[in-house]
Amino acid sequence: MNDYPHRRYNPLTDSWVLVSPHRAKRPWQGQVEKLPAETRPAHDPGCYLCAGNTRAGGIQTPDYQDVYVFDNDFSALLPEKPSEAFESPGNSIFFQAKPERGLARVICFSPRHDLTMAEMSTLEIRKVVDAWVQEYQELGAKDFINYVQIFENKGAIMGCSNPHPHGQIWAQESIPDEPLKKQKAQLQYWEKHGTSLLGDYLSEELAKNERILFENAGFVALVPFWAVWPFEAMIIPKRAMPNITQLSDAEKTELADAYRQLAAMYDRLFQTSFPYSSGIHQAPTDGQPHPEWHFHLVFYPPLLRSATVKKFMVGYEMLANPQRDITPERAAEMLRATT
Ligand code: H2U
Repeated sequence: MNDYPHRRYNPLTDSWVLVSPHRAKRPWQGQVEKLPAETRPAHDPGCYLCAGNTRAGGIQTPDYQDVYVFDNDFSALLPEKPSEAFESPGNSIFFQAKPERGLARVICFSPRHDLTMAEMSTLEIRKVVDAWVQEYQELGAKDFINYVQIFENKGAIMGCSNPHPHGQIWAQESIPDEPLKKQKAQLQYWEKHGTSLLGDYLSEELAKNERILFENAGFVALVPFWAVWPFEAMIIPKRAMPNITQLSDAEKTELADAYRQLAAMYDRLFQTSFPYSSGIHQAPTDGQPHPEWHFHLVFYPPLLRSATVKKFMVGYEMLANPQRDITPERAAEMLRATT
């Protein structure tokens, strides 16, 4: 399996990835990314997320001390119902559309413009975890919010508009496609086995110990068997919990520790502030208990072989299905070797 092309199955999303380990050494003469500027000030007067500065629409960001959450000034979703009857273009199955209500928030992880999660302390990230829990609870309690997506988009290469450490929360009426796929798979598994899909997967991964990056008392970080992105990783709680509100006090700190450790591991890999999109997949907030859900974090970093060469999800990936060269086992080995 280390040398021969093969397909791997992702039981969480019911999808496949093509692995081509023999191609890992192919030469690269394509696009090389520019490295972002190395040093940033602790406070940037031109940054809309720094304390005391003015945001779009003239709103002043307060002089916050640790974590600061605000409603996105350019929210992709709106809480109000459409004022006029929503016109779906006819009864045809080819032209289906429906209004979608929701809210979007921005979460500043720290007032320090020059830090990232990799450089923040566990105690500082713990405050971010507390804010995530509060937001999930508060947004999820609204009758028109059935799903809360918490995420971080880090690095210009990921389309992030500002290097200030921050994340986003989009909360909406419908369950979006990715979590919906995971919901279906976990429910099917729960109904068949009476146990958590990810809990059982985690036990087997721990026994094999091939793709584990590290663990602490409450969490395991690993490169999943079905990873698509070269250095894709997951942080999975050892205890199956549908959502982050079920975390104990100790587990909240352990989650902060795991996030920091993984982000720092990434930074060491190519000696760069490692870009990624990460986020929490957890149970919908539709009032159901969702015992099938085992919440977890996913990290999708684009870099492939250095700080400047990224993986392009194009061509075959767009037309057929995702493909990777370096195996998940090798990626885990490289990440572990940074410690
Ligand atoms: P990204 O860097 O991941 O794009 O997130 C920044 C968010 O901040 C983005 O969604 C919002 C943008 O809409 N924003 C404000 O809410 N107010 C501003 O003054 C600028 C940007």
